[in-house]
Amino acid sequence: MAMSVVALAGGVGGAKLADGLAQVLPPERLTVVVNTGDDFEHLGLHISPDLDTVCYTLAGLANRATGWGRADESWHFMEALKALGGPAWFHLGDRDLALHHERTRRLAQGETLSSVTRQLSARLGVRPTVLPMSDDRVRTYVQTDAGELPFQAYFVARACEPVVQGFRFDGVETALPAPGVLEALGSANAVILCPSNPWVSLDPILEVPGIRQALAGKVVVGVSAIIRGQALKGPAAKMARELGIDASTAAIADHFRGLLSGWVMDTQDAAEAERVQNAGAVAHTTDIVMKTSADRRRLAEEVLDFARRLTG
Ligand code: FO1
Repeated sequence: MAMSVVALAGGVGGAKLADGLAQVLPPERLTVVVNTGDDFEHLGLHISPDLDTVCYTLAGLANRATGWGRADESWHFMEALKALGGPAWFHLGDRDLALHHERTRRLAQGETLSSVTRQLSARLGVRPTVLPMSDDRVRTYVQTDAGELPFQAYFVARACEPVVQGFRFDGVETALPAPGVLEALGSANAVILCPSNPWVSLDPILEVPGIRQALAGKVVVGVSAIIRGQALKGPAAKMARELGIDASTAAIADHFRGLLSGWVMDTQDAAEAERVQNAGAVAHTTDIVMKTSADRRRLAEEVLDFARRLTG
């Protein structure tokens, strides 16, 4: 029988591995729990970038060039907004806008984010279960040399330029895991930490009270988002350096010390396997770059085989 798997994911890298897992697991065996610390209100709309990246990717609708937003997109709204002098720093495509609008409308009627996500992801054609980490409002703030910035102000408006000093997940202490999260973790044979940013994608999920605790005693396999000191995408390596941590796959494994059973890292980092073992995780080296859909599937198969071996 196929394993039951919960994948914890942020944006682009997490969505790619989730897509690989969706290619090899029956949909009822895969739950993807997604970071909502990046969510924000913009132009009167509730934007959930990571949920949307995961759903578009699983639906085969993602923009392959950016990783976020929709394929086959047009930008008439943004162009018109810019011409009017409106805020054009955060790019919302015409088709993508429909999703933000519909989510916002349903939330305003009192629906929860998990219920809206369930319905809209089904409409998009997503088959595995996609859950926000929480229905409650959690917002990531990045503490920098330019002051404390809301996540998208740091990430998009300031292009990750300010020097990072720390993070704050506003609201997380009182947030509850979304309905279904603890149940899925409880019945999972393995939990996969997708190759997402450890500080701003995975930590917010793990900080939701009850989620980290639900991983105790589980087979937890992390997949590195860093190869040879470089992030596959995004600011993880830059953040590590600014936080005074070496930007290595072993340092990221160490960040998750106490949580991991296994760590999947790139063959190019094989020399760090011993440090990973010292951080308490069994190391597995392979090619972790996912350029094609076939790469996603192969890596997912390998991660699941590894998890199965660790299950014993
Ligand atoms: N990222 C950018 O770098 N620039 C953008 O203009 C932008 C727009 C955007 C719109 C919808 C969406 O779902 C995601 C979008 N992202 C954009 C990505 C997003 O800010 C980040 O990928 C995540 O928050 C980090 O995982």
